[in-house]
Amino acid sequence: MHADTDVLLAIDVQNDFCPGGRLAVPGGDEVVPLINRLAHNFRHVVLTQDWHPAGHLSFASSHPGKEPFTRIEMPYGPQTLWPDHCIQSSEGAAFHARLDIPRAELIVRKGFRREIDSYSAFFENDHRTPTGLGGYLRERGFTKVVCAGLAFDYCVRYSAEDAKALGFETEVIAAACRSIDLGGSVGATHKSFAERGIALS
Ligand code: VGL
Ligand code: ZN
Repeated sequence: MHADTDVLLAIDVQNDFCPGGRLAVPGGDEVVPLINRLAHNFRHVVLTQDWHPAGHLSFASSHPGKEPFTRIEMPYGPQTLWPDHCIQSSEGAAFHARLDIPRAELIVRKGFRREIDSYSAFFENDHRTPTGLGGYLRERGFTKVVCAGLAFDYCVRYSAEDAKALGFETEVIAAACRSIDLGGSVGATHKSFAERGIALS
């Protein structure tokens, strides 16, 4: 059993990121039993949920003539355009039906502002607007954040980077993640974790 100061952050285990979903991550559903098992060894678990309004500006469909998986410049920097996904209250935004962590203490919803995407559970994609999770974890006295979920090279990556930057000991459980793998994003994630001292196991 993990220490009382450790928290498992289970990231975006939602239907739209699983096979059959609108932004399916290959093998995304395979993380479900692994994360369920992992959660049994943690006293504390926090879930995140990608939660976009219709017409979100990270959707290619909001930019006439633009295709999913291309990039545009937003006021806060480059933004990859995605298929419509995880629309608030849709079935695609729901957690995978077999995710079974009733003990989870907090659900952090992110990406709910139309004008800005939020990969990280801690900051939106401007890297400045906080979600509140950093303050919550600090106030609760957690010192270590263990990350797993979807997608390894997007929301898991940026959540882990921000957890580390905020001073939490940070670990990513690679076996309990799956990747989108776009334009070298998996390699970039490994490089970033090595540079920042984020443990990958
Ligand atoms: C994610 C792309 C867009 C993720 C969320 O959960 O990794 N990726 N929205
Ligand atoms: Zn999203």
